[in-house]
Amino acid sequence: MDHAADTFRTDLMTITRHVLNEQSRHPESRGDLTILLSHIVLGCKFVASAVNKAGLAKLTGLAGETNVQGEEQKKLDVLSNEVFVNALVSSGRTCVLVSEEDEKATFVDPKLRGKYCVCFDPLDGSSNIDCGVSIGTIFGIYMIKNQDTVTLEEVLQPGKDMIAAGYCMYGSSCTLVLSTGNGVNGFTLDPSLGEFIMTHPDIKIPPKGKIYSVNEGNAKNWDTPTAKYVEKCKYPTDGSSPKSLRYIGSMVADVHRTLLYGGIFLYPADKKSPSGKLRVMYEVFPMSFLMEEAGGQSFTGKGRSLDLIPTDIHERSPIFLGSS
Ligand code: FDP
Repeated sequence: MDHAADTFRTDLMTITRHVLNEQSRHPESRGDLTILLSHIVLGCKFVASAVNKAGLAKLTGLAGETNVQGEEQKKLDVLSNEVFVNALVSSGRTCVLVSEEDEKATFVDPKLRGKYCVCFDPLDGSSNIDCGVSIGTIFGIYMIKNQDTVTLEEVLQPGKDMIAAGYCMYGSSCTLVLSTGNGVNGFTLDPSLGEFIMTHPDIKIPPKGKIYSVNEGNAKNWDTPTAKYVEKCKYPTDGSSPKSLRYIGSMVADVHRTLLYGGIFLYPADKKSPSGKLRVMYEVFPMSFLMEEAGGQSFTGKGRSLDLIPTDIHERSPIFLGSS
């Protein structure tokens, strides 16, 4: 990269500009998705700022605790949920919201409804919040046929029907990875501009990788094929080198590394959790959509992840995703 030239770059591909470019490829589009995405981007900026200030502002306390001013403090995941619900409803482009934080789907007030359903985990990797390790927001977007008559059944669509998905990682930098079904692009938040700038155009996962990523602490409960597969990563029988293990325990961070470096991320079923741990609608589907758009693959252990048809908004599934 020409760093000197880069320092003085004056023609920046912001996420807004990118989404508008994508929109212009569909002359019939009325810009609804562009508006919805701009509200999601705003939510990500808000949460990024809250995560950065978490230590300072003592936002990491338990929900319900009070601060020195006697005001109730909000836990970061509760706050993030509020931020996204408000951003999505106020966009006027959503009719149903499915959030990891809310037991039931939210049906938007008919006066504010639009044609999209958004499934999201406002702050994934919550066990990593208090020690400053990367966490993130994950989202998937569906189109609903009739916003006025939408039912829960209509929300339970297979992942392959999603029209866009992405995640935002709050780490050493804040990175938003997005696909609207035409490849995957990554944007990094420039805090001085307050804008996400394209830094990772057209991400393609390497077809092979040297890393496996799994919580090996669950190994005693794995089934035989999973145990055998992980054993082969460590003791290959084909003369290749053993793979390296990397596991952060934040899906966004583990999937982001897998997307950029290649390899495999798995959260299999085990005897204690026969359906695995990760949630279909706002973890498995958006990440599988991005993986496939980047040339990788994602399976449940029984079939293609995006072919699953959920029967419950908080359903879980095993997942194996990464290099083809
Ligand atoms: P967390 O429980 O910290 O919120 O589904 C949530 C998730 O994190 C994922 O982000 C992560 O990949 C996984 O759970 C980690 O689970 P283990 O702690 O069981 O490894």
